[in-house]
Amino acid sequence: MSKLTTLHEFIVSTQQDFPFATGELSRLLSDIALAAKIVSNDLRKAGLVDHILGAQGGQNVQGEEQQKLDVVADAAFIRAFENGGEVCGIASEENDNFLAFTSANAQNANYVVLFDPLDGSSNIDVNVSIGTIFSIYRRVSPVGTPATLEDMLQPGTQQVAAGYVLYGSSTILVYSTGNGVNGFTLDPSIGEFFLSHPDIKMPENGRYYSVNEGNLQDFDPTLRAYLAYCQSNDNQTGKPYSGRYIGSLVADFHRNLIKGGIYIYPAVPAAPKGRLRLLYECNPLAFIAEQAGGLATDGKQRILDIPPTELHQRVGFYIGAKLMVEKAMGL
Ligand code: AHM
Ligand code: MG
Repeated sequence: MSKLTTLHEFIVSTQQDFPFATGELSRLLSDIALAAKIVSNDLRKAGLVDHILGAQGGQNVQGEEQQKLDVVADAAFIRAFENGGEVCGIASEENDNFLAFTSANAQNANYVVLFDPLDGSSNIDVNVSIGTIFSIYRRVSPVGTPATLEDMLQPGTQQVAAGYVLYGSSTILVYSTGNGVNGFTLDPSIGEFFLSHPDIKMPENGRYYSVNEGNLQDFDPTLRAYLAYCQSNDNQTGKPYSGRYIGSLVADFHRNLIKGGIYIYPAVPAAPKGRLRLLYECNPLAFIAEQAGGLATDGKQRILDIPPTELHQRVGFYIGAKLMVEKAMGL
């Protein structure tokens, strides 16, 4: 049997790839893995907690108030970042404002993390896969001071690392530090991530399309024409593509990353600027897509080039196999 590589071994062995190889980013990635394990463990008990252990009154058997899992996940990641000491501040989809950590240790840290603690959380109640998405930047404010809004509002091109955790039939952590994309599957029996998907490359073309077709009437003619193409025999496979829409971005993206496909959520009247958030969802996944050879745009321009103006900014999102995204944009 060939030797298994743990996430920790992998992080240490690739540390020299980082532009600032002080070990801080390595420790930060380990903090993320720790929080992911905690959240994964909590999620596996979700049905028990909600439906059996604490069936009445919103309290579990210990008399503790039940918390929504997205709040639990948010707290787990914030705790990991605050205790880890490599992060001076965070912004999260769960919180209106960014958070500048107050300890001296934190104020001396070099990184900020922007994240969506539990994306697709409406899927929890029906036992469908959900995920965490994260984006790491170097601060632009001076070391030794509190993190600022400017630290958070950096364009996606400035990401030092990004990734996601998919809590699916197994838990997988996929990340990139700008030198390719690697995936690690959690062995829950020993609480260790192992390298399972080395050097992931997104196929240039694919045959899966992921879109909420309930919104079809609201799509622009270019997108409607693309979907008609996907459903016809005139595409490169000579038969209709397969529609696959989980409604959980991380899960839809992960499938398309591995198998080849496209995910599209354009601006629609119900979400006039788009549904998904530039900073917490689109930038990190765009970074991963590009690192794997794919493409991500808002339908017109590259996601990573969009200047952020506010924390919870929304954008249209076309992401996936390069040739599919170009075709969907009408290029
Ligand atoms: P959330 O961050 O509130 O969970 O919303 C993001 C989710 C994505 O995971 C998913 O792809 C999309 O919203 C689904 O939206 P819709 O139900 O409109 O198809
Ligand atoms: Mg989300």
